Amino acid sequence: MKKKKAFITGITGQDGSWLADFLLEKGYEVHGMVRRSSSFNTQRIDHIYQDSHVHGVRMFLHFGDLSDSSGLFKLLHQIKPDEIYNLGAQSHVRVSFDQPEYTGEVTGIGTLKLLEAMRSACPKAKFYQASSSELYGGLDCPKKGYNEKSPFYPRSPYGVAKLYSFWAAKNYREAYGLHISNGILFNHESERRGETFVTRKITRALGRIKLGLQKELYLGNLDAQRDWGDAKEFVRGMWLMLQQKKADDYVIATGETYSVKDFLKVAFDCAKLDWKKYVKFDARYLRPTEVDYLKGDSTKARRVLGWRNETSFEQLVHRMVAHDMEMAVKEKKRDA
Ligand code: NAP
Ligand code: G4F
Repeated sequence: MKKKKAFITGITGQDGSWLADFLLEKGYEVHGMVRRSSSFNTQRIDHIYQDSHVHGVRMFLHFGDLSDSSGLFKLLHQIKPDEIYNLGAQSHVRVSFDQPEYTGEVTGIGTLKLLEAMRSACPKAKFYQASSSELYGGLDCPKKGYNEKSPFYPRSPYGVAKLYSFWAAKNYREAYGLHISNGILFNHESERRGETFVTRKITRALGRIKLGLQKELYLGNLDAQRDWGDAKEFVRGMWLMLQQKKADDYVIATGETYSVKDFLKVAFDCAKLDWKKYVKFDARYLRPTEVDYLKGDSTKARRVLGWRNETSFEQLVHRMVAHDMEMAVKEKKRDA
């Protein structure tokens, strides 16, 4: 049987790297778009080349950018993928307040550019749009959590850009009959999470504090609550959406919510340290408008897709702490 081809924007990010692992394991030929950078930005996928004796090299990287529509057209005409995963974005909520226009261009209009390229080059492909729980936040959360029918009310330029992408994806599905699905994913973390997102910022700092490489950790709002899941499990949800006959929109979430303080407690307990002695407040990490509480209701994804999450909040925190303890040990050895 002919190998399926997947095209991933954002392959160098947390989710893109897990998704590439997942699709290669399933026998796909994976094409990833990477941004040209003055220093290496492929650390999260380098292991795929190192393991190529296992799979053979079935991953191909192409330079490109979501702001460059002619490049997107060329790539999709050349690759003709069966599945497209649009994970590329300026994905940091706090940064989106500093760079609202850039975030709008990449995280919002970038999706439109990719949809247009797909419509021209490979209209039979299936398209996954990385929508976000940041579409919600400004209205009271229903008791069971936000679901696909909950009204949107974004609270940041990032959320506003993702809202544009959500509707562009839905409109292209309805207007042109294309197979396009929105995954409304709640926060998901892992040892590959970017180090400026709060969970990884905490586990990285904890490792360094434990080994005496760092004294304090500066954070913003500790009362914010998030529905934190395991990124490795969430990418399976993306793939499942594209295996359905009919495209649709799905919430992917654990249905459990914890505060930043809860995360600190579980993480610092692993290292037998009291977080209150190390964590300091820095107003720079506050947002002009905050999403205080997020909980997702993924009943539909569980029923239609058969998607499940298995990793508990504690297991996820422990895994990230264990990984970052090892990183700190290596760092200390390097500096010795
Ligand atoms: P991430 O680690 O920040 O990765 C973002 C990816 O987008 C990186 O590969 C980045 O490339 C790429 N990118 C940035 N600007 C780009 C541009 N102009 N053109 C093309 N690519 C560009 O994000 P993530 O956590 O993996 O999230 C994946 C997607 O899901 C994002 O769209 C995010 O907004 C969305 N999402 C994430 C979560 C979550 O909790 N993780 C939840 C809901 C939705 P570089 O490596 O070169 O920077
Ligand atoms: O880790 P965060 O930056 O993630 P946030 O804002 O929830 O966004 C992430 O999840 C979204 C899904 O809901 C994605 F769409 C988005 O791309 C991204 O992946 O912040 C989590 C919470 C916030 O309430 C923030 O105010 O932690 C609080 N926080 C407290 N101190 C901090 C810090 N956040 C960061 N990044 N850094 C701090 O020092």
